[in-house]
This record gives sequence, C-alpha cells and structure tokens, in this order.
Amino acid sequence: MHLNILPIYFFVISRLISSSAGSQTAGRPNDQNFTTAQAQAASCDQACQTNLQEGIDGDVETFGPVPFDSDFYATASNFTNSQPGALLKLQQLNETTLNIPPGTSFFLMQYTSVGLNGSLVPATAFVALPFSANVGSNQSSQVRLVAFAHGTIGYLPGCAPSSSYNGYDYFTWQILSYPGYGVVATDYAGLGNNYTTHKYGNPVLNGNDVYFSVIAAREAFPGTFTTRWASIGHSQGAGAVWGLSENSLVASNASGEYVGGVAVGPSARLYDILTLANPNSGYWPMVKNIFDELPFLPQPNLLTPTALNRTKLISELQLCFDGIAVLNQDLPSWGLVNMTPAITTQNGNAYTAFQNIFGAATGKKAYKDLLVINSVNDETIVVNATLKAWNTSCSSGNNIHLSLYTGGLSHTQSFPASSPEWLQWLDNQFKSGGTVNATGCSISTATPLISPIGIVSNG
Ligand SMILES: *[C@@H]1O[C@H](CO)[C@@H](O)[C@H](O)[C@H]1NC(C)=O
Ligand SMILES: *[C@@H]1O[C@H](CO)[C@@H](O)[C@H](O)[C@H]1NC(C)=O
Ligand SMILES: *[C@@H]1O[C@H](CO)[C@@H](O)[C@H](O)[C@H]1NC(C)=O
Ligand SMILES: *[C@@H]1O[C@H](CO)[C@@H](O)[C@H](O)[C@H]1NC(C)=O
Ligand SMILES: *[C@@H]1O[C@H](CO)[C@@H](O)[C@H](O)[C@H]1NC(C)=O
Ligand SMILES: *[C@@H]1O[C@H](CO)[C@@H](O)[C@H](O)[C@H]1NC(C)=O
Ligand SMILES: *[C@@H]1O[C@H](CO)[C@@H](O)[C@H](O)[C@H]1NC(C)=O
Ligand SMILES: *[C@@H]1O[C@H](CO)[C@@H](O)[C@H](O)[C@H]1NC(C)=O
Ligand SMILES: *[C@@H]1O[C@H](CO)[C@@H](O)[C@H](O)[C@H]1NC(C)=O
Ligand SMILES: *[C@@H]1O[C@H](CO)[C@@H](O)[C@H](O)[C@H]1NC(C)=O
Ligand SMILES: CC(=O)N[C@H]1CO[C@H](CO)[C@@H](O)[C@@H]1O
Repeated sequence: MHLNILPIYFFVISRLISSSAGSQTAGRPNDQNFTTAQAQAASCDQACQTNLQEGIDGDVETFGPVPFDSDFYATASNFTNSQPGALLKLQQLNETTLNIPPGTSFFLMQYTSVGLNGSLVPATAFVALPFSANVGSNQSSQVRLVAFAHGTIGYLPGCAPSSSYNGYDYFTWQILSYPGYGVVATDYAGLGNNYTTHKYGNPVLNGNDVYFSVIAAREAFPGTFTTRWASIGHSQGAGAVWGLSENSLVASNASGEYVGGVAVGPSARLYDILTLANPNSGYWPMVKNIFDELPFLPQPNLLTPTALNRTKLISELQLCFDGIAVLNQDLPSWGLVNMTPAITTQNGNAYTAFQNIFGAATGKKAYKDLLVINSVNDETIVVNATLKAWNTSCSSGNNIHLSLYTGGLSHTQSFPASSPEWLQWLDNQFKSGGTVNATGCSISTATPLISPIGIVSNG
C-alpha cells in the first residue's frame, strides 16, 4: 500500500518523469477510455467520472510509454512440472527505452513460485544489474543481491511493475542501484501473468514470491551474485518482507544466505491497520479484493451498493491503483458501509481470520533480522499498528529493531527519507552476515535535521 488520500505531489512527480519519457501509451491493458453511458451503468455519476479520468491518467503515467508485452507475460510452456524457483523465461530490455539509472541493465524474468495451498504458480519479476561489479582495484567482486518488494499497484495482471517504464519506481528500488546492488523485484504472482489472481496484501504468499525470485535470479545469472542476500520492501512489500522473515525457507541455505530484511511502512497485521487507520481512504476496493480471492475465509462487508456497482469499472477499464483509489472519493466515507456493531464484528472476524493465516507479526518465529521503519505521521500504515506488530513479534522472542521517524513524513516519503539508515543497515548485514545487529528488540527515533525555515532573504 503506498497511498491513502492521493497526495498531489505523487502525480506531479510522475508527470514530470513521464513527459521526459514520452507520452504515447499504446498497447496497454489500462489504456482505456470510458463512455458516459458505461460509467452511469456502474453508478458513476459526473463527480465520479471526473475523479475516474484523473485516476486513469495517473495509471497511464505510472506505466509510461512501454507497451505491455503479452507474449512475455503469457505462461511459459515449460511451467508445468517445474520446481519452485525454476527460471522459465528471461529477456533483456533496451534500457534506453526505460527511465532507470543509466548503465543499469534491466531484465524481465518469469519463474515458478508457490501460491495458495502450496500450488505452483508462475510469477514475473525484473532484475536490474549494476554496470559493473568491480569497485576500484577489486576485480573479483560479486554483486550483492537484494530482493525488492513493491507497494500497492493494483491487483489486475496489467498492473505489473516490471511493465512500467521505470519499474514502478517512486524513489524506491532505484536507490539500491546507485551503491551497486543487484535488484530482483518480483511483480508478485497475478500481476503480469494471469495464471492465478493476485493475492493482494498477503505477507505469506507475497513473501513466497520474493523468496523464489531470488532462487530464479541466481539461475538466470549464475555466479553473478554474492551468496548473501537481503530484502527490502515498502507497504504491501514491507508486509511481504516481514512474512519472508517468518518463512522457514530463509533459515535454510537453499537461496544462499539470507541476512535479513527491511520493512518500511509494513502492511503486516490487517486487523490493526484497518481498524486504526482513517477510514476515509481509497483502499476499500483493494481490501475487498484481498478477500474475494480467498473463498474459504469469512468475508467482510465493506462497500455500499453504489461503491459495489462501481467495482465493475475496475475490470472493464483495467484500473490499477490510481484509478481504484479515486473511484469512491466522492461518496460519503469513500463508499465504506456504515459500521454498525454487527458489521464491525463481522469485519473484525474476517480481518483476524485473514491475519492468522496470511499475516505477519502475529507471533510466529522470525528466522532473520528485521529492521522496521515507520513514520509516526504515516497516513496509511498508522504507527500504532506498526507498534502493535513490533510488540507482538518481540513478545514472541524475535529480534526486531523499530525505527520511528518524526517530522511529518507521509507513507510514500518514508522509504527514500529513511534510506541513509537502511542503506547502512543493509551494508552491515552483508558485512556481518546478520550477527552485528542481533541484539534483541529495540526502538530508536529519527528526528528531522532541520525545521522548515521558509524563505530567507535580505531583499
Ligand atoms: C482514448 O482516447 C484518446 C484521446 O481521444 C485516444 O488517443 C486513444 O486512442 C483512445 N484509446 C483507446 C483505447 O481507444
Ligand atoms: C491471459 O493472458 C494470455 C496471454 O498473456 C491471454 O491470451 C489470455 O486471454 C489471458 N486470459 C485471461 C482470462 O485474461
Ligand atoms: C524453460 O525454458 C526456458 C527457455 O528455453 C529455459 O531458459 C528454462 O531453463 C526452462 N525452464 C525449465 C524449468 O524447464
Ligand atoms: C537501444 O535503443 C537505442 C535508442 O532507440 C538504440 O540506439 C540502440 O541501438 C538500442 N540498443 C540495442 C542493443 O538494441
Ligand atoms: C487451503 O488453505 C487454507 C488456509 O491454509 C485452508 O483453510 C483450506 O482448507 C485449504 N484448502 C484446501 C482445498 O486445501
Ligand atoms: C572484494 O569484493 C569481495 C566481494 O564483495 C569482498 O568480499 C572483498 O572484501 C573485496 N576486497 C577488497 C580488497 O575490497
Ligand atoms: C548457512 O550458511 C552460513 C554461512 O556459511 C552458515 O553459518 C550456516 O550454518 C548455514 N546454515 C545452514 C542451515 O546450513
Ligand atoms: C446498481 O446497479 C444496478 C444495475 O445497474 C441498479 O439497478 C442499481 O440501482 C444500482 N445501485 C445503486 C445503489 O446505484
Ligand atoms: C496510539 O497508542 C497510544 C498508546 O497506546 C495512545 O495513547 C494513542 O491514543 C494511540 N493513537 C491513536 C491514533 O490511536
Ligand atoms: C507489549 O505490550 C505489552 C502490553 O502493553 C507490554 O506489557 C509489553 O512489555 C510490550 N512488549 C514489548 C516488547 O515492548
Ligand atoms: C552495530 C550496528 O551495525 N548497529 C546497527 C543496528 O541497526 C541500527 C538500526 O538501523 C543501527 O542504527 C545500528 O548502527
């Protein structure tokens, strides 16, 4: 999850970048126009249509001018009978057609992951490699491997980060490229490839996709990466990283040596996030989708009839996150049902059932170090939800450092703003193998260097 009430600056930034990358958007599933009649048939009146158009424009900018490569995202013919982590497809993109740090090479990869009930599912990812592994006179270096887990982008196959002109960078994974990390960034199953539906906000299953992306990346580039690897994620992806730290697979050496993960603004415990957060949010259709894809759980009752009617526009127009997030902005409580005590109970039961099976920080053992970062002003993952997650996991004997940021950082700003800390932490973990920070649970607070000083002028 990376946005709540859509911050204006996000659109401004993505517009600036995409205008330099070109404005044609041919050949994408989300490049759709709607008619007034189509919108009205989905109970989307004039105010809704205005918001919807803005959201669609935002989605178009998220992906930029790169056409969606249906051939690549189609299930590989050798998926059947493959093993988890198997490499299925690999292709390089011409990086001059992308907006990524110059010199970085960019590959699309399809691989086998593990989905619901242990089923095998195809997943896609991108791999971004630095220009050189050699630093100065060190001619024998391998590239340090970091698995990046992205935040909310939507739930339909057309919304794959790897299909975006910048790998869905919002000052996120590209920060890892400058110090020379090799980045493997899963789309998560169901984004890109359509064999299975995306399991949105699911720390356990999204964590599987992160884990198996590392195995596949090693097969794609033998000998390229260090044995040690780490992970970092934002929002939905931070939940995945937290889930990964509780996945017993990372305790084995089958993927190399996992040295820990960083979770910034983690979507770990659904119950706490949803009950503590501001209900005025564009996330409710996304939250509904979490449960739609898990038929065996109790279902929450979330959307009003009008908001429910509008959900058909998500599939008709192949909306991704910007489009979904504004769909109910004009409705009272953003289309959320009136929370009578009965519905509160029903929804609470559903969130709890979900989080017990698929959540993170619910008391499971964590196998490796975890650095958790949260802004105290995060509007999406409110700090009390993260404190509860930290507390629950620490009370079960896990080793988690929580770093709180004061000073007004939003959910989206937290990731780049805390990069000095997490880059240092990753470096320590790679150097030490994860033992340096194995000092139990702790909390630290990071404060802003300066307060805003306004315009200073003597004229
Ligand atoms: C949507 O409308 C724009 C502007 O009129 C047009 O350029 C584009 O081709 C249309 N897209 C589709 C998929 O029809
Ligand atoms: C899944 O994707 C393939 C190719 O990428 C496409 O041919 C097929 O129609 C899609 N299936 C569904 C149900 O959308
Ligand atoms: C699937 O086919 C690709 C392309 O030929 C190949 O690189 C890959 O190793 C194969 N994977 C499996 C599991 O057979
Ligand atoms: C990559 O794209 C650039 C610009 O279109 C082109 O000049 C270059 O030849 C391409 N490189 C490859 C390897 O295709
Ligand atoms: C699938 O897994 C869920 C959660 O672990 C479980 O409740 C359900 O019974 C399983 N379904 C099948 C068909 O095995
Ligand atoms: C060279 O790189 C390797 C792998 O990253 C590292 O272990 C080694 O310490 C480096 N050597 C020097 C002299 O920097
Ligand atoms: C994994 O590798 C590390 C470093 O070589 C070693 O200390 C550890 O015991 C290994 N773990 C397992 C389960 O083999
Ligand atoms: C939902 O859509 C149906 C079918 O178009 C319509 O009859 C109904 O009035 C709509 N409900 C609301 C609350 O807009
Ligand atoms: C967060 O938790 C603290 C300590 O329990 C409490 O005082 C505060 O009111 C909570 N804040 C919100 C917004 O729930
Ligand atoms: C977690 O919260 C409980 C209840 O407030 C408290 O007793 C406990 O000390 C906390 N645990 C940690 C690790 O802070
Ligand atoms: C010794 C060491 O590397 N300690 C680090 C552990 O993690 C915290 C939180 O990121 C750092 O501040 C310490 O420097």
